[in-house]
Amino acid sequence: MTKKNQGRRSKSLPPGQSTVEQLLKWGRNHPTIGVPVPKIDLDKWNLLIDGQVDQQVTLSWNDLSRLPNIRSTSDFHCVEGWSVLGLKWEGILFETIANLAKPEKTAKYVTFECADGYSTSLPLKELLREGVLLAYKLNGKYLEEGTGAPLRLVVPDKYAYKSAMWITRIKFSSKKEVGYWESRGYSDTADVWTNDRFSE
Ligand SMILES: Nc1nc2c(c(=O)[nH]1)N[C@H]1C(S)=C(S)[C@@H](COP(=O)(O)O)O[C@H]1N2
Ligand SMILES: [Mo]
Repeated sequence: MTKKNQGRRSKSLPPGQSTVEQLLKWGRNHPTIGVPVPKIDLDKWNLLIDGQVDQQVTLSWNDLSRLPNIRSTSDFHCVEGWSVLGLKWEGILFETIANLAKPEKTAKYVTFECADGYSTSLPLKELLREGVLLAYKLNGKYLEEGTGAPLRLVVPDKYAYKSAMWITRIKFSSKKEVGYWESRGYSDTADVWTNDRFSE
């Protein structure tokens, strides 16, 4: 553990969290919803961006890898109480994807659908914050099957159930579609800094 990471630990751990060294604690490498890890063939994989947009877009893996990319280091907090600090993500800013599809003015929410049947949603304006990205690399390597390959969302200030893995569709809409864990008792706002874990 480097000095830099230790510094991040003492300064920036949200309430009720403790640190673990890496993702996949407990050797868990399956979706949290109890289905097998989706096996995705990159040649057949597509990302659909649709809903209330001016321009519906379908991106292949090749299209995606040509988009401007960014790197972002952030901490990852699961609602069950474990956090991994200083993860180095690389991918595409959510804003870059939004600009391709041009959401209509009425589009206030975004739903992420995933190859394992999972879904989650967020207000569009929260996805335009710093550090929110669609990641395809973690700590310098392409994502593995168990961490959401080929593409996952990363939303640093929200509990990790907002960080959808194995994304296949990004849908813009005027109405909120409540996600998988959010409809099973977990907070829809999911703010790690206010211990915002459960819905009221
Ligand atoms: N598609 C999909 N994304 C998901 C989940 C899931 O079951 N399916 N679980 C969420 C939860 S609760 C957590 S803690 C993280 C786990 O990410 P990791 O496996 O990389 O640690 O993914 C989130 N994204
Ligand atoms: Mo989680």
